[in-house]
Amino acid sequence: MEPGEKLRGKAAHAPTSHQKLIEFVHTIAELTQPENIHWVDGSAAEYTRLTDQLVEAGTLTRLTSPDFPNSFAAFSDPADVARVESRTFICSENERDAGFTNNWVAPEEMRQTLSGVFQGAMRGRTMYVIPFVMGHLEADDPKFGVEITDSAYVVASMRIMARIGTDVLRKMEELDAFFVPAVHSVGAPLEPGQADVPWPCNENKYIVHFPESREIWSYGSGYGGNALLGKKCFALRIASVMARDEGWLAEHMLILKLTSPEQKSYYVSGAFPSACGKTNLALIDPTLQGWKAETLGDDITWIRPGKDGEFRVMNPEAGYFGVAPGTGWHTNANAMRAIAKGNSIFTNCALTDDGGVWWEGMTEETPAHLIDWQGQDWTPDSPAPAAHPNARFCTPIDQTDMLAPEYFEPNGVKLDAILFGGRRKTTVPLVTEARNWNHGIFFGATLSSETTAAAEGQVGTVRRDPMAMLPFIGYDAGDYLKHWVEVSGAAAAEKLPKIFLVNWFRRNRDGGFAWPGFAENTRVLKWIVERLEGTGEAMETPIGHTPTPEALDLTGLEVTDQDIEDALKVDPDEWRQELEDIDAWFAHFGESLPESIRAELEELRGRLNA
Ligand code: GTP
Ligand code: SPV
Ligand code: MN
Repeated sequence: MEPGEKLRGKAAHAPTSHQKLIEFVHTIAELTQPENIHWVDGSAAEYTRLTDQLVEAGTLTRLTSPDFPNSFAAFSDPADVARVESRTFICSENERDAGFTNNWVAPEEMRQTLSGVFQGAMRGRTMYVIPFVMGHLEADDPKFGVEITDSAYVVASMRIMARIGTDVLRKMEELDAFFVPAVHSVGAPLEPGQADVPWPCNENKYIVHFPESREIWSYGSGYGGNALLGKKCFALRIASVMARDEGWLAEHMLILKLTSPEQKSYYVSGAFPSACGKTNLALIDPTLQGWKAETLGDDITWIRPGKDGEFRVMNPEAGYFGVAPGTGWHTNANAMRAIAKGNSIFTNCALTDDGGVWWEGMTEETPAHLIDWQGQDWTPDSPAPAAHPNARFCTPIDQTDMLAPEYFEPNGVKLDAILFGGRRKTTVPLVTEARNWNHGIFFGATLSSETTAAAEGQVGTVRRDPMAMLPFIGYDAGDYLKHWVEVSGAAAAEKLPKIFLVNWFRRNRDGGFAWPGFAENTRVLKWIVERLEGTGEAMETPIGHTPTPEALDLTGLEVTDQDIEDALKVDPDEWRQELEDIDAWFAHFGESLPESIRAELEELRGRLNA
């Protein structure tokens, strides 16, 4: 019997009546030639079977410490530790539609390349079929996907990060729903008798999106945003294109609910580039008496115009894929409490001698001995960190004590404020309020940050990162800004969220952080709420409204006046320098930069030179 025939037989036993899905599975099985096909039901029993297998294969290490119940550690290939932006492609029909921020290859050519690399790519492996939905099954317009993968680690992680399995499949059948087809292979077929490695992958990687046909093809990596295709590939790159066509926004944002001592609640979203503080702010423990924070999401936010002229926000994900280093009982106790409930997968963290995991910043005291993320003995004298800087915890969001009940609202909640933030040592003050909505879009369009370990490449160089979406905009960046301008037409002017630019990372004159950050960001949030309520004191500066030093509630905080001055300062010389950089940035857009955004730059120049 031909391998194809055997597989056709298996796929014919598909537990679904969704014809398009059956065809999709047939086609991919014929192309990739897996040993088996497994339709993922998403059950706990299945998760147990898969994680047992992964332990057997050496991909996962079962944690035996009671501090990490039902949890596992995974260690990737040392060359597969982050998103690979240089290998990420937007293959639109026209190169112009991918824009200057994306790598583009003609769809025809890319399809040919992909049929080459995917040919037989799953030989000797099981092909898993994961039906999933981003957002709620009960949403007005649920967004379905089906990820086909040959990685059980991906299946286990997707079960934490998204709603997957039989319920989703039934709903897809009921609606005969469109789904985003998403194909993933680690690119490591096994010949008969060939032993597997704990983390199969391929040095040749492709993370490919066809925006017009809404397809995703990912090859060669097992890591996070490269492989859990519901996350960055679907919920940002493909969804941003759907959102453009359908009149909404798919954004790289956290969502936080803040309740003031007067019991007034506000919903705030925040776009910060990768590894720049979204998860930390999303899980903040307020340091000011009477203030309450609850979270709705830490990474991805879908914003839709509501029926009453408001913007509504929801989190399409079901878990955290959070940066581990720096997450600790002193910086992010809410994350630690969620993690302590277990059911988590840790990737590239260090192992403790008592069968737990550890990473830099988890505890104040460093363990005397660890096994580092590369499997080597580690002591505090070891030169390199024990956990990889982009080590991650993958934890169900519903384990968060401070989860806002509104997380479960299928169609989201009204958005009151948007924060844009980056990691800048200089120039950008702690917080600045935009003069108006269009000026706020300018904040987003010119957002900049020093690069981090969340993506391959050098760390610490300043790059522009529009709306923290640079690696995630699925189409032309100028069209994306234009869409931001146009989508606001769907909201009532008085219901548009207020926009703020923040920077927790500015340095003081001695080179240290000027602002303590983390939980103390409460004080900035309080000022933001006061601005929403029309009470907070602000100074007008050329770049927008900043708090007077007295307007920030610093009760009980040990900071020097000098540091506060350094944190809040608007230095015209630094900003004139910044203008040059923004000029160079806008030059890349050419014709596609919206006029109203260009006009904001000229107004800023005018104010700085006045
Ligand atoms: P992605 O998941 O990659 O999108 O990252 P993220 O934006 O959720 O970043 P996260 O909250 O995980 O923070 C990344 C790093 O920034 C961690 O090492 C934190 O310790 C650090 N960080 C977060 N908030 C602050 C802050 O207010 N001040 C300072 N100095 N560092 C912070
Ligand atoms: C990011 O890099 O922005 C992340 C991690 O949130 S990943 O899932 O790898 O994209
Ligand atoms: Mn992210």
